[in-house]
Amino acid sequence: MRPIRLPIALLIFSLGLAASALAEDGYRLWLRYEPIADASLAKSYRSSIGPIEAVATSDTAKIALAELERGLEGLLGGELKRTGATLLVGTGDAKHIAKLKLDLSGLGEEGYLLTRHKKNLVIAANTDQGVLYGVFAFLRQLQTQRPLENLHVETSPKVDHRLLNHWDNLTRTVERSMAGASIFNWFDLPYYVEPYYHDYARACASVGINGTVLTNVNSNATVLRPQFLEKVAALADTFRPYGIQVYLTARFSAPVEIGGLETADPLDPAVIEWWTDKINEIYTYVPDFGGFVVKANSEGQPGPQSYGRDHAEGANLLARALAPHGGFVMWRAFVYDFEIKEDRHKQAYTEFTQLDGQFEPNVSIQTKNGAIDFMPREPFHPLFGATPETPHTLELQITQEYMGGDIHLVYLAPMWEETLEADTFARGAGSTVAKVVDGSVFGHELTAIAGVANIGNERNWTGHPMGASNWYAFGRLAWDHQLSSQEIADEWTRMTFGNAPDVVATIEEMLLESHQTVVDYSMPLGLHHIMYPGHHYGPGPWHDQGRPDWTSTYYHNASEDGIGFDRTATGSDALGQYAPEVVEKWGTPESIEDKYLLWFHHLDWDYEMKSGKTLWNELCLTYQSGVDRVAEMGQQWDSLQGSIDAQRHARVAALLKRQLEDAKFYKDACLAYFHTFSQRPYPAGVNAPEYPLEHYKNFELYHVPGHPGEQW
Ligand code: BDP
Repeated sequence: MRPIRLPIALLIFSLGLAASALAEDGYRLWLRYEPIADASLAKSYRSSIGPIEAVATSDTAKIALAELERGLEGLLGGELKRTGATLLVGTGDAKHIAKLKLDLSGLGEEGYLLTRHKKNLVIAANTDQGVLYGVFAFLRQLQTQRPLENLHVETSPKVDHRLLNHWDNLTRTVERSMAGASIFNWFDLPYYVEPYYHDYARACASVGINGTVLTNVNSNATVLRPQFLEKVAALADTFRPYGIQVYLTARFSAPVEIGGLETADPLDPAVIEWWTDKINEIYTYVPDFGGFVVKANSEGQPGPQSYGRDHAEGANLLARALAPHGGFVMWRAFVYDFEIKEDRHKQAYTEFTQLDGQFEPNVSIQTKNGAIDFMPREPFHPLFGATPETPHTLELQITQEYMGGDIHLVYLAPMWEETLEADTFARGAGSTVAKVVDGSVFGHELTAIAGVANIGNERNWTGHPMGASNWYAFGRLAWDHQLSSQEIADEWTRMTFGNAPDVVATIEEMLLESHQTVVDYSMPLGLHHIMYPGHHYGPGPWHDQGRPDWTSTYYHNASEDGIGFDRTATGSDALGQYAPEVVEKWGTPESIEDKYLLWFHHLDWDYEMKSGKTLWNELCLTYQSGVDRVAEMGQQWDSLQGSIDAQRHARVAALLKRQLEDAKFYKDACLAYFHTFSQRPYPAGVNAPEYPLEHYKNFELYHVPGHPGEQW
């Protein structure tokens, strides 16, 4: 087929909403393609880019070409000058690319090459999917104003399956997310396919996300009914050209709930047959269905243990039926039981290490970054590095369940980076969580990473305008865990708010310090699980009712004697689940980093910290510094008034005011409570709580979005 030559500026891709007609409401995310303000840079880009030469037969290739045209039109405007240069776009087998004799052998199925060839620029890959990723990367170069003179980017993903997990219900409520209702308009499907699904898929593809789990981990079995499979198929058809595979959650009791069987015992022949038929049926609707995420025997969900079987027997049942179709199972390690008297931190490790070697090859254990539950900061989960025979899907939470929902500005990449870079020492030094997950430590082929989405049908997708940075960062890190959170913040800021130096510097600083800030005003020094019960928004360190592992007191153990959870050998010995090198580092309060101190150690209020201060004073000062930092963020943001659009500026400014109130409340509530035990004065520099403890305890926040227990 002969390549087509197209002048720029034709064919603005019409899917989705025409951006130019909209105010700056955040809908366009980081794909804004605003004109490059620097005239000389724009001129130099124009002269080096030239007209596009491309072959576009598949839907994916057409999308890639349309995106490129849309991007160049927006960034550079008008027709590009004919300076003799051409932008060559395509796969290695297309004639105009083949004749360049580029080496694309290292790129695999999804990788791409951006390079220069004589006067021309080249976007090349082995597949149209790779070309699409290459197009987004090329546009990113321009959006972030990088030079094209020595352009050479060669990259392929380190992890094969990069998925969003939507905790979305078929009723359109979303568990733990605050950005409106679910984007999946189930009732109108399959007849009406919302145009914005395309923009969701574009945004995902632009950062390399190639899978999406459409349903909540806690959902019932309804989505497996034919009536819903038709709808799933419509979504899958929409997302496919963007390289996004669709996955579902599988409710373990589905054979009983919708199959009319009396049991869901994974070894029962009728159950095996039911799942095999069901899975075969799914593939008639969605031929490239990705597979299942399963939450079993966890927080009341059904699972194999209800029938005296183990997690491997449960997972293998589904895995065997998926295998002929190429699908796989992400079986969640988020299991704990309050009937078991073992420290909750230890339970998943105890359970899954025993089963290592018993899973089918297409099973991956989906493991949260830490052993408790998406706390503002957790040490890495000891399971990474402890199952040489079984791969792990790293599960991160993009939605800020415990970090102020869509009200607080928290850029999560530094926290994810901390987990990814943590060393398990499983095969000696350098066996980082990232390398366990990308398969290189134990030689696993099946590699996956999942992020619990923060997306809803709010116009700007994520509620807080800065929340989109976490969607973006998740995708970028899933593609390449070697990228730094700073680099990612820089890209996102430039693409989202423009390249003005004061804007970039200010927002980047705010983003990069925001995670430590939220930790400081909510759960500093290794404190964890002291949030308000149920909706999880705000503090509740006094909470001591109901099952112990859902209280706060279980975790902080505050008393007149001190505070913290002794997880060393003298306590629960959860620390013993880590490699000896980690035990040595974290085993004493002197050697462990302060950020994990009270996670592993119970210490006297007067314990002398590395800073020379007492633990009580340090705790108070850390809470205070978190609050102070939010106040500073407010000032930093105010300084940008006029430098960025009024609409987004006003929204962030308003949210920062609330974040400051919330941060003070968190600090005051926690200090008022801990003070009842410490009985020590507040150190200089710390504002004592404004009200008595009862005020904070009696405060009730109504109708917090995303709370699954909400009654209407
Ligand atoms: C907890 C959430 C709960 C989820 C659970 C999970 O509070 O809503 O269902 O995690 O991951 O963080 O299954």
